Amino acid sequence: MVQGYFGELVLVTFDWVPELPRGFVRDIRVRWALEEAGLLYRVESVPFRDRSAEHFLHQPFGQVPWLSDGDLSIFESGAILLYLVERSEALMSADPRQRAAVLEWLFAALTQLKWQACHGPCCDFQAIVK
Ligand SMILES: N[C@@H](CCC(=O)N[C@@H](CS)C(=O)NCC(=O)O)C(=O)O
Repeated sequence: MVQGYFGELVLVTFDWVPELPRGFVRDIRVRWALEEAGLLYRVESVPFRDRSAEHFLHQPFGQVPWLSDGDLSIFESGAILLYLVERSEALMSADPRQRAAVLEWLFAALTQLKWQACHGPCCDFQAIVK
């Protein structure tokens, strides 16, 4: 069954990550939203070490995650979450007050809480492996 607007939903992440950030890669945000929304999706991995030119076409900083919906490709975990919330009442209410609360907490999670939970370069993998 096709679950995206344009085709299959495919979440792309690395095939390997250093031990320190393992379990904290930002694809977890997208996986969580997809699971809560009950949307069918597939996970694909790209090489951590040899990042291809195609990788940079999907994610201009050579990072992960990105989400493909058919031929549409979206990077930035926050942008992906905003894209997905429109797909599911489990993620986004029709009520304007509740929608505002969802947006507040989405941005709080991406900005305020993220920096409290992650001091230092926990997602700057190049700094960790060098
Ligand atoms: N603002 C981006 C940040 C993406 C990001 O920092 N990805 C990390 C994994 S959590 C990454 O790919 N790091 C590899 C690297 O920088 O070499 C987002 O939220 O999607």
